[in-house]
Amino acid sequence: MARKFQQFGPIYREKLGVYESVNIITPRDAAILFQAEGTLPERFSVPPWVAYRNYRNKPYGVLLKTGEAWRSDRLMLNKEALSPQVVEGFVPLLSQVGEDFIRRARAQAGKSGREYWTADFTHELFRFALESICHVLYGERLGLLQDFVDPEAQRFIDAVALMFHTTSPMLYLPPALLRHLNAKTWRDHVWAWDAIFSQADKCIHNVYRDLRLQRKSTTEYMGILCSLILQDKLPLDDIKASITEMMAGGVDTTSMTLQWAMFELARAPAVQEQLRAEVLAAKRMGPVPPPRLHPVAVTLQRYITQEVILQDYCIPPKTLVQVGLYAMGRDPEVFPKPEQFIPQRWLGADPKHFKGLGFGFGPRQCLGRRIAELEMQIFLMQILENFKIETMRAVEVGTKFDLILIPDKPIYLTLRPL
Ligand code: HEM
Ligand code: 2DC
Repeated sequence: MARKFQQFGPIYREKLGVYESVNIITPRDAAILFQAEGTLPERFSVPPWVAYRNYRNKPYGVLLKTGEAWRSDRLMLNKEALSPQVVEGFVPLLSQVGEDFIRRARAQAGKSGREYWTADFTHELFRFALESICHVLYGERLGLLQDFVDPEAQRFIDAVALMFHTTSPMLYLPPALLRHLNAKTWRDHVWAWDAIFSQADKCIHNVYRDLRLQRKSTTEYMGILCSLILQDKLPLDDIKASITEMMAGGVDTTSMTLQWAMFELARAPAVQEQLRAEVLAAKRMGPVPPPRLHPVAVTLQRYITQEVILQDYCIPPKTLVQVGLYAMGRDPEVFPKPEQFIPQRWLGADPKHFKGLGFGFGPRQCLGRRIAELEMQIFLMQILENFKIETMRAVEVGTKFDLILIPDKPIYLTLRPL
């Protein structure tokens, strides 16, 4: 997309498979797009995900629901996952998981016989992320940061990665065609979603049983799932569908973003030092800057409901408009010296105006946003307090589209106890 914007300018139309879209890159156009959105925004709904649910007769959660059905679920979920009061309560849960990671990293550094830990942290961070989201959703620990990892939890992690990986080759095929396909990619995709749904179902069932047997202590926070069940305002099937999406959505997203963040901090020792000094002095950190160089989502998309004028083009209702998020993050017109990691660029008077879109925008923005931000902020603070992050500076790492954006080669990082 970055290349096409260079070739065609800040707006172009394209057809991928059976799907047509108008692609934009400037914060100004993004502002026009999102300011015109109504109360029921719709994004491109990923065809293989829809096809799987129809094939297995599984209910949609907020990710795939539309219209009023989406809105009523989403409003209930917002209260439990995005509202400031509830989010406060996540801090101790996420801190605990972070502390376990630190303990594990120290032990690994000790074990190596040297006094540091060098590794590709992908799988460690997947486990950290699943442990984190499950603590928040279910109020329970899985123990994924211990030496022995429950094979079922590991299977869940592998299934989410496979689900993303098998989505991209089928991304632009119509759902009706997909389910009649017997290709390996489709079979793997079905296997992956089956594993995701069955594991989430087990977790949900455990919580449900503990609640019924009054095994849950009602004095401390019991997790998002418990709150939803106790309120009794959403049918259990709808709760289950969205909790499953949150559990799956909580693994690769924050872990990859953290891996990139550590990589950038390792390559910019001065920034790392400044940030560490800030953390040590204040025992807190300003808000984490929005993912820009390394967004999870390559684009944001909306089906517009009214006519919109972008770059002097009149775009008719029902058009799919995509904001090239990755391309915007690396556009020198929007971010001077875009490739440079300068988190300070986010400080100052409203520099974010439709530029900090890593979690999307408006009523349809990321449901896990506050959980993800807190989880990443707490983790980075704990890491900076305890370790120096280093990497081999010469290694260039590119970005690969695997439905979400991920590093195109393994990133080796060193954690050196301070
Ligand atoms: C939607 C990014 C973590 C669950 C989205 C969207 C983006 C996004 C760009 C689309 C928003 C839009 O269309 O405006 C991210 C990033 C993450 C992250 C960058 C971490 C760095 C999470 C986590 C969860 C989650 C931890 C688990 C709770 C969801 C769900 C939706 C969503 C359920 C669909 C919401 C709806 O359609 O109503 N995310 N996400 N995400 N995300 Fe995240
Ligand atoms: C992929 O062209 C590329 O947060 C497509 O946690 C357009 C598109 C549509 C929806 C996007 C998707 C892209 C990337 C992954 C996203 C997804 C919406 C939510 C999802 C951004 C950009 C994600 C990763 C969720 C996933 C939850 C799921 C595992 C249940």
